[in-house]
Amino acid sequence: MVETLTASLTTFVDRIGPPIELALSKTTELARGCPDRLREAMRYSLLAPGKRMRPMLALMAAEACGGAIAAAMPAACAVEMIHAYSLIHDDLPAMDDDDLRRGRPTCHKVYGEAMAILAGDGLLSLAFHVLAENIRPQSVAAACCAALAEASGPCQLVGGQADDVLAEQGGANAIQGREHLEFIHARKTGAMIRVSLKLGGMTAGASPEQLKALDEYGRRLGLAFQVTDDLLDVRSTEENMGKRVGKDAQKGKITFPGLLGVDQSTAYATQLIDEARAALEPFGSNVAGLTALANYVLERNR
Ligand code: GRG
Repeated sequence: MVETLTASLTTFVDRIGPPIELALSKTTELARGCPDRLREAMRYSLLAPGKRMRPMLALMAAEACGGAIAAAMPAACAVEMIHAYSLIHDDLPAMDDDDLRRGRPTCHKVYGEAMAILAGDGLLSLAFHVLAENIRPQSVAAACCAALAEASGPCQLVGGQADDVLAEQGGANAIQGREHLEFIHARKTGAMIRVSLKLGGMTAGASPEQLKALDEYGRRLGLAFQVTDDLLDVRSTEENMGKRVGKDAQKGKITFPGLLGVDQSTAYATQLIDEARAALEPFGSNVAGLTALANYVLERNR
C-alpha cells in the first residue's frame, strides 16, 4: 500500500521536482551587494534536501485550477523561502536549539548565529521580492504578497511560533488541551500550507469556490501533517527524518500522541486526510497531485 501511494506521488515529484530546484537556485543567485557568505548561508538552507511540500502544493493547486506550472513557480519559490527562513530561525539556540536539519548541520552551526539570523531575514524579504517582480498581472502579485504577509505574520506563523515558545515556558501560557494545541499548530504549521495552495490557485485565476475548496483541503492537510509530525517524532529515526527525533518527549512538550495516544492520533490523521480528499470533490479532475500528496502525508516516514 505504502509503495503504491508513494509511487503515485513519485510521478509528480519526477515532473515538478527538478523545475522547483532550478527555480530556487536561480532566484538565489543574487546580484552584487549580497555578500558571498550571506548568499552561501541562504542557499545552504534553502537548497538543502527538504521535501518541498509547500512548493508542490502551490504548483498542484495551480494545475487543479487549470493554470500553468511556470506561472505559479514564483509562488512556489516564495513559500519555500519563507519555510526555509522559519526553519533556520526555529533551529537557533534561542528557539529550538537544533544542530541537525534536512540531514545536515543547521545553518547557525555552519555559518554562526549572526549569519544564520541574516540568512533567514534575507529569505523572508526575498520571498516578497520574487512575488512582486514575477507574478503577473500586478494585481495578482499584490494579492499574493498580502496573503503571504498575513500567513507568515504575527497572527499566523510568527504568532503560532511565539505561542509555542511561551507554552514551553509553562505557567499561564502552558498548553491547556487539544483546542489550544490545534490553535497553535493551525498558525505555526497550517497557515503556510494553506497559503501555498492559495497562492498557487490565485496564479491560475481560481474562482472563489475553487479557493474555498483548496482552503478546506489545506486546513485538514495542515493539521494531519502536524499529527504525523508528532507521531514521527515518537517512532521515526534521525536517519530517516534528517533531524533529531524524540525531542518533544525530552522537552515535555504537549503533542498529539501525548494527548490522545498513538492509536487515536493515527486514527485522527486518517480522518483528516479522508476529509481533505473529500474537499477536492468540487474540482472533479486535475487533482491527482493533491490527492497523492494527501496520501503521502498519512503514510510518510520523513
Ligand atoms: C521561526 C517564525 C518561526 C517559525 C518556525 C517551521 C517552524 C515554525 C517550526 C519548525 C518546528 C516544527 C517541527 C514544526 C512542525 C511542522 C514543520 C513545519 C515541519 C518541518 O516541515 P517539513 O517536514 O520540512 O516540510 P522539510 O525540511 O521537508 O521542508
